[in-house]
Amino acid sequence: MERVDAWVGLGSNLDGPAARVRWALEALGSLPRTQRVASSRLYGSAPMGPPGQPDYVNAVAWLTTALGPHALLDELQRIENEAGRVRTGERWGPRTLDLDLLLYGNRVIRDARLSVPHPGLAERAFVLVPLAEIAPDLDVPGQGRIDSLLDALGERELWPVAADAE
Ligand code: ROI
Repeated sequence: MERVDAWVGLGSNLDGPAARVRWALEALGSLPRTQRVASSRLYGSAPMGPPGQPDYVNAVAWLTTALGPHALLDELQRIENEAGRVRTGERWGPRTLDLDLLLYGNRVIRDARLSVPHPGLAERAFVLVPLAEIAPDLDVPGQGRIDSLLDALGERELWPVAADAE
């Protein structure tokens, strides 16, 4: 089967978030029928959503995969579960590990399980900045080029995460 470029957003704000994101980057590299092409640096970010939760660590990974989008989503959810993710049901509450399928080739997918390109992508500095770091020439289907999206972005509450941070 043809290989497709896919981009995955990683986020964590509980229980050693930097270590969890690094672990998840490794796990993405071991997925079946999938290679990890590149991963961004780790970024600290202020929480979007309910206040009073810890800051996040975010990153983006670039994969090439022969998995279909839903099979890839299954694998992402398996990694989230392995990381001990508990779904509290609270909308936009804190999370041990969140893996979002941001882009799957140039496909536009809107069904009960998947919204690709990820609908919040253009407004989220913690997604756009690491994505632009590893894919500066990307064109987001229906939303435009990544550099234009970055130009339109307002405040960016992002900072580098130290290499030895947990
Ligand atoms: N806020 C930040 N900064 N980073 C995230 O990864 C993140 N993920 C989420 C919500 C709760 C929307 N807020 C976030 O799912």
